[in-house]
Amino acid sequence: MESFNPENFLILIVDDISQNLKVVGAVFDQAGYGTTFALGGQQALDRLAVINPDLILLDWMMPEISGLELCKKLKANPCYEDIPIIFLTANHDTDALLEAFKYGAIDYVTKPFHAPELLARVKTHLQLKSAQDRLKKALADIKTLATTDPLTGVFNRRFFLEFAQKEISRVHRYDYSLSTLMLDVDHFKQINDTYGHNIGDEVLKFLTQVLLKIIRKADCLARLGGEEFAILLPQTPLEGAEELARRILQVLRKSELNLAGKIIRLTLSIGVSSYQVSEDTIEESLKRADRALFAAKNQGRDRFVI
Ligand code: GH3
Ligand code: MG
Ligand code: MG
Ligand code: MG
Repeated sequence: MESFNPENFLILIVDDISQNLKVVGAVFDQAGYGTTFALGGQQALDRLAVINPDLILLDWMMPEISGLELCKKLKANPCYEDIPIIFLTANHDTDALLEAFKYGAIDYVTKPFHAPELLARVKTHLQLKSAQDRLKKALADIKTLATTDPLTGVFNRRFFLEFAQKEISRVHRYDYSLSTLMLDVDHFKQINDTYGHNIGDEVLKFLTQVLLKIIRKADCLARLGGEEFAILLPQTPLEGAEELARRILQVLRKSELNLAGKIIRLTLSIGVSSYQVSEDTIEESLKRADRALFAAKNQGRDRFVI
């Protein structure tokens, strides 16, 4: 396990009696933790709006909002649900304390407490929480790596195909329309040859930003590979897809990219298709967009074809 430094952790201590806050606070101060206090449940909620503690030590019996009520509230709120809660309580009624576990507390310590035991429990739970956080972060990173294109940050081919497959089932269930644009930069090889591969990369990033500004939130932009992109348009009929293709071409014609003192212009060829419920698989629909893209190239580029 990673080395443990209490200074890196902030403990929120909640109690309705200020003397209790002092006593418990002193234990954690001496052990080197950061501490912060709330005199009762309402103050705890107020504190939580401005601080982000790593663990909460919660008194059971408090007027106004009881410890259990506060625990319920926090565990039901996505902003706070991950903060470990340990009850510090004079209550020895185990049945009642079991309620606390039901609402998401991780432990309890009875008063009068034995300081070394309280510290040991808090340390163990903080270590477990850190390990859990690291694991969550690692999983999120893996997911990002698996679904996004590292150069542009948009989705990759794998994600695009999965997304398309899911959209297809919605099309069948709800009778939605679904369209696809396939986009390929015109004469991209020339851009690379003239300005170098690094500038070529910048051009792809620039293009991505331009596209992201034009499309809707529900649309899925992916880099399929090289200088080829695709956009899946949920709930969009063919006319809507044509409209978008037209806009993209217009915006690009008006944009110029100033890189390393050079003004670079780029155009796209776009193939447009709409999913036809009666006859298509998603592969066929994408293939039609691909053939349309090929036709746009043959007809002279900087255009879209259906
Ligand atoms: P067309 O108008 O027919 O599409 O011509 P094109 O030059 O765009 O097409 P071609 O397929 O001949 O060339 C694509 C070029 O894209 C070749 C390849 O080296 C380059 N390329 C592929 N991936 C990347 C990349 O990640 N970065 C850069 N800078 N270039 C790339
Ligand atoms: Mg109390
Ligand atoms: Mg190209
Ligand atoms: Mg290409």
